[in-house]
Amino acid sequence: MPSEFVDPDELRAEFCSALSKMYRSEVPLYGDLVELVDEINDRADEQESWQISDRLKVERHGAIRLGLPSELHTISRLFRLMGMYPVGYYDLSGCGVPVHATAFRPTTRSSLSKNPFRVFTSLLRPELIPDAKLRDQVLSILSKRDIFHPTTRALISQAETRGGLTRPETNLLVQHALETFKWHEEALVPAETYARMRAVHPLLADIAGFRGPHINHLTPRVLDIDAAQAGMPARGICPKAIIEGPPRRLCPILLRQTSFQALTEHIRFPGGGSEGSHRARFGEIESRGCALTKKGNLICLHPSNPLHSVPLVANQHVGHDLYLSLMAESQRTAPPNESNAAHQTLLHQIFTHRFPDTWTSLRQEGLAFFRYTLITPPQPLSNNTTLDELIDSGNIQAEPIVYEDFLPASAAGIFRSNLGQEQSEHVQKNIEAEEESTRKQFEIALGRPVEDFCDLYQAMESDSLQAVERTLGYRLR
Ligand code: OOG
Ligand code: NI
Repeated sequence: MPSEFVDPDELRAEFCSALSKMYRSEVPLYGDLVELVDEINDRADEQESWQISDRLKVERHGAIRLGLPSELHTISRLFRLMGMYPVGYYDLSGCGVPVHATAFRPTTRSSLSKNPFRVFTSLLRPELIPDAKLRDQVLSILSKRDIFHPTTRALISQAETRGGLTRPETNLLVQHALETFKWHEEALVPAETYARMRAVHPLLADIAGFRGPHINHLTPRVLDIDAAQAGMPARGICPKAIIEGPPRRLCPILLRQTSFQALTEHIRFPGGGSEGSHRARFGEIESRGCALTKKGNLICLHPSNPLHSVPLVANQHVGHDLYLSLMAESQRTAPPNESNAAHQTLLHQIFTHRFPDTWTSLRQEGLAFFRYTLITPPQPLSNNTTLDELIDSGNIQAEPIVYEDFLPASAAGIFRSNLGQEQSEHVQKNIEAEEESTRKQFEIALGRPVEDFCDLYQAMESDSLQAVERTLGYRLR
């Protein structure tokens, strides 16, 4: 890339920082969460090195909800300029949320280490709204709005033709792209239309009721989420009842999340006079562990059938499946409305003897992904020393690979708790056989296939091992 163009990693970092600044001014409680997280992270000195890095200070994920495939297409082009690509396909319809989604994020180790900004981006599936009249109305409203500033559109096309953006163009893009993510106090539709949409599903009102897909949360990453959950009330922040995801572990896995409930915000309807309130924007904190192995795609956990076909025993390449099966077991056992403490105790009991909790066993049983680095070649070099022996002797370091993605069951839980509606009977369910075709439609809108995150972790692990093998001069597998 010619040097006159700004690096996509730099553009992403600048955009993430500008968005964070904007959201802090829109939702001051987000600023309080960031302060709490920074305080905990500064104290977390006994953490292992794979968790602590420069990226932690700037690490955020956000979420937006889009209405039309054409909006997804343009967002995909915009994020691409920032070095963010669609990874993972999340179908949330089985959980009563009429959307499917992906996460735009950087995919290489070097880009992730500079700034791992990700955006969980969902797209409405109007075909799951059985009220045909309302569906047509929603589509007509959506087709008349443009969520992108003309300058954003022009700069995207220009960058694609010329291969990048100059410094002044980059500044202009950051400024105008922010417009798409900002909050509008004035709704796009009259009060009656808003009320009709909300009665069928609050998500409809949130997506089609406004001029743009306001960012609905920005999430900093914390090293000790139990401390964050406990520290929220002292700052006047009321956390959700339960930390989503796996229990606390010596070797943290996947993703744990907690949040505060969406704020009730004042809105105005066009034409003046009538006013109302809307709940969409909330605060969330996440804690990331290591990526677990799994072949195939993630499926959404249906609340009444959480198990699907997940196997119950640990064998090669099923770390993620083993996680899902243990979580399903906890759902079957858990009494409703339990406290976080009771929930965590139950998870702890279920996981303790069934999910290995040392890096060695996670690695040897093929449950998690690792990055291998040659610290120093063994002396004398013999080509029958095994990988395990070289790790034991300290010649090779095996470092867990951070899970950079999302968990559909946790995401659906977050959607539901913030939309203030348990499960909408108005929403049709996707049947499993349809998933392939809905995914295809989603990818057509994106203009590219979504990447499989397991493949990305696998490639990172294999590349690191290959580099070690090249230096040693023999194969370790
Ligand atoms: C997205 C919810 C998903 C997460 O952290 O799992 C999400 C939304 O509410 O739009 O952000
Ligand atoms: Ni989130």
